Amino acid sequence: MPDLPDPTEAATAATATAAATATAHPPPPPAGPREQLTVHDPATGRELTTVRAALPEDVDRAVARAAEAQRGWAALAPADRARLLRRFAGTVDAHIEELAQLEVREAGHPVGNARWEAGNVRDLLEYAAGGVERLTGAQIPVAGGVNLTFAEPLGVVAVIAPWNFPMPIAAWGTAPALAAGNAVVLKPAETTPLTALRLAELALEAGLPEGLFQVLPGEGPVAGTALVDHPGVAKVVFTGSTAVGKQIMARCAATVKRVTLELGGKSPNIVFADADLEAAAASAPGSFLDNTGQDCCARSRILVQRDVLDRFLELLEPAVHAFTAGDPADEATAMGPLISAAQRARVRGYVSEDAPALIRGRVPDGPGYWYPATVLEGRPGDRAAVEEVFGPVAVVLPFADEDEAVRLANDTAYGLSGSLWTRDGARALRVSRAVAAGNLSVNSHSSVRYSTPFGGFKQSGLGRELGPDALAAFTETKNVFISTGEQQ
Ligand code: TXE
Repeated sequence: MPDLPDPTEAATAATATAAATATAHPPPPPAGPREQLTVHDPATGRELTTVRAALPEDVDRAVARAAEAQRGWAALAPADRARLLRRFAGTVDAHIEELAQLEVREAGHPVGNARWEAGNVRDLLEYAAGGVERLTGAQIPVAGGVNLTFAEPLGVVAVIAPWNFPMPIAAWGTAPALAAGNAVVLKPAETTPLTALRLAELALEAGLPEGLFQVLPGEGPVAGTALVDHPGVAKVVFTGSTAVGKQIMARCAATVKRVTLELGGKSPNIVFADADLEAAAASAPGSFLDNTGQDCCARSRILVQRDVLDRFLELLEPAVHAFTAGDPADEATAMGPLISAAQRARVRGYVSEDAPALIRGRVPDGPGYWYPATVLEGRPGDRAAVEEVFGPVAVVLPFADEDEAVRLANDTAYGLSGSLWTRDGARALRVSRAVAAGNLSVNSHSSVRYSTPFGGFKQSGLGRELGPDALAAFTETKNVFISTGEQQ
């Protein structure tokens, strides 16, 4: 396992505002902004390191530097911007193992998953680089002249990232924003700043201009709010809780900032009686236990057609037990700890003592923020059946027929993703169209690919990330009419 980055170097490389420098500060006062953030290993609870927390004045400096860097970046030939982003993908590729090990330590992700996450950052940078030279405008036929459209960059983009997938989600906003000619100031979550700081170093190593991609660790209500309110920031990309997303959207209205929101979900996994039940049960654990359930796409409501409920549960139980929880650095581990003691307390709050679990997994004894895989008998209206638990907890709800399945699936304020299992092709299409969610999978739980659009219906968010239109979300369309002097 590599050493943790020297936070002093990280700060110089990442921000040059010294916002992330780790120094021995006295404990912060009880009220007011924290001066430093402590990073813990969630598998052991041990302190890993501290980084300095950015204050509003650090945000001001970072935005000013970003604006300056953006002007030069937008003026570069598109082929040169693309080349630099490909080199950034290259430096990430050369450090996949190091980034993965950092993610294991600060976020508790099983190492195999963490490698996939680092690879996703590389892939997305390459994909975005491929879009730079294809970001074209249009020529629209009009009378009296020539009409052209241009895809102009927005300027400085703020990316506010969560702790559940600190690396990929940071890149989902950053890579297309840079490719479209913008600068990025990224605020990682308080608990997981280390991989983001390392990515900023790798960007500089690849030759990206100073100031173009800056990472400012800091508290949401302090550095996050300062970014959201900053008049020099043109767009905010936020992934996190619905409550904070709503606040951010309201604050963005003050300066009519563009905003993309990804706010989680309560996704259904619909199993019809005609499905391949063995396959559905074998893959169900991964769909709500992956990342210890701290996944916005977690299929945490398992809707099963009543005729096959008993058989499905019989098959599900051994599959849940086979999803082993343990040391995230161990290659055989499928499930790590929760991110923090606070998150564990929150998850516990959803599992009532008097509602016995249908299935309960095992977790290691001892320190660390462990919580066992838990499958509950759900009743519509239960908190655990309607709210995002963000832990390894699923509820099972029976349904009678297709209409009831769709009604239950849509009985939520969220609409991010969902799965359905059936051998009937027409039903697969009918139900996919009827479920109000941004990302549906048939006979699969896969939701996220860098080349396909991702985002939510209803209160799961606003806008789309990834996919062929990702760069366009970081541009403003400008229309230019050039008169040719003819009669109009
Ligand atoms: O999220 P927050 P929390 C859900 C999930 C989880 C719950 C709480 O259900 O249990 O939210 O998690 C920054 N202005 N998701 O409290 O607070 C914060 O610093 C600007 C779902 O950790 O929303 C961090 O960088 N920024 C989700 C980011 O917002 C602010 C992923 C997310 O933190 C801010 C994470 C403010 N006022 C949690 N307040 C998903 N969509 O997958 C906080 N932040």
